[in-house]
Amino acid sequence: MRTPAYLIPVFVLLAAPAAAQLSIQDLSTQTPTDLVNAIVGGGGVGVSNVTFAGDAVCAGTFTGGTGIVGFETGLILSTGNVNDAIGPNISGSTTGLCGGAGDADLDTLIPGFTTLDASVLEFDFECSSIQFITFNYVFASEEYNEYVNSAYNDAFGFFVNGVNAALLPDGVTAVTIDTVNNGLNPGFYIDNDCATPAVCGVDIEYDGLTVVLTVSAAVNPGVNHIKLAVGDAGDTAFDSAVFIQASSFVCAVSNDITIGCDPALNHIDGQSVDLSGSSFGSGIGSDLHLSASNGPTSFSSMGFFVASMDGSQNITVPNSGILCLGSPWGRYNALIAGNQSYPQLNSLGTFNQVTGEFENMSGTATSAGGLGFDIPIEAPFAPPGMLINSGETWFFQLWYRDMTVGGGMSSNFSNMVEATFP
Ligand SMILES: [Ca+2]
Ligand SMILES: [Ca+2]
Ligand SMILES: [Ca+2]
Ligand SMILES: [Ca+2]
Repeated sequence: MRTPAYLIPVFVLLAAPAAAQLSIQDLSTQTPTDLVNAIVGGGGVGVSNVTFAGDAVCAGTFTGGTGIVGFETGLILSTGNVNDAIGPNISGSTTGLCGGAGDADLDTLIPGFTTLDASVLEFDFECSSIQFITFNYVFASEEYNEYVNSAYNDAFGFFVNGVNAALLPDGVTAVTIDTVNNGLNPGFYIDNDCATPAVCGVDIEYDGLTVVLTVSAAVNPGVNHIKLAVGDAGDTAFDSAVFIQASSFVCAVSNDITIGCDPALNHIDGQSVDLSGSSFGSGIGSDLHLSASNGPTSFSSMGFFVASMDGSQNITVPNSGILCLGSPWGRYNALIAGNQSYPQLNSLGTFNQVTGEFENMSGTATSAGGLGFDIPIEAPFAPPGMLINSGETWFFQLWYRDMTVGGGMSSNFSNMVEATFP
């Protein structure tokens, strides 16, 4: 029996909810300062002297990036029209023009070649007595895969006080088409090339892109300068672009924030919750901001953060995830007896059922949209008011409500963040 045609769309909707698509606004409707404000996170980062060089269609902001570039919103700089980034991938050679001019700093990254069609956003910033800046990004290009190891090694760089900080986690290797591809550092690369073998599974025009990478760069007391730049190499054809995550540009207390116990167990929707740490830069209290993403979206899942000074456990509990914290561990949860008088200890929140981001409900999160939780200086143990002390190392996880395949209640944990407090 043939399936009646009118039933097919209903079935498709039930089987796979329509995926979000990229939505892009270029500089025809906003200013370069709007782009900078999009990536700068809460408190502590003072921004000034914003400049942009390039064509207005070659820079902008985007939404809908979850499941595509790996974060929901942010800015995009391209060597072609940013609106052409929207998937699906229908060409191996999408090309746009950005005014032609190259960038001398980008030229230094590809000795023997010069850049063209550069898109360059610059600004000054200050990090009140804090020594590191961090942010998250993805690099993508049409030069993949056919022009790997050729004269068309499109260049991008994030120059912090003149030094490129767009490096692989080894701290040495610059991220380029020639250094991140199917042959070299493939763990950081996502092949999206529709040529043989056809693998173009990402809803974006670029034929290849990196996984989400993190910049961590030392900065000076007082005013610092950053240049975010991407340019074509060899000719003006085949676009390349960089995406920078919204609110991820933050001052860090130190580079002593590390991830452990990773990845966590998958939840009912097939993903593991990613916990990450950054500073919110106020210089008051413990100064650590935690955010969690990739949470369940098929039901309303609540959770709260837990903490311990022991991160050496790794116990898998059936239907309850992996507990990485050792005893004693405490909950940032207002329902705990004695915590009611200390609202800053309440991290209760829910996962947004569209974005999968964890949203704090008690209003103590500083980042845009109330995402995540600012760890207070008070430790989550009885009696409340015990302090996290300078120089101590603490470990954090997110506990959250999960479901079993049969529909029963269960729970789960994120991976673990380890932080040493200044
Ligand atoms: Ca393409
Ligand atoms: Ca290509
Ligand atoms: Ca171009
Ligand atoms: Ca190019």
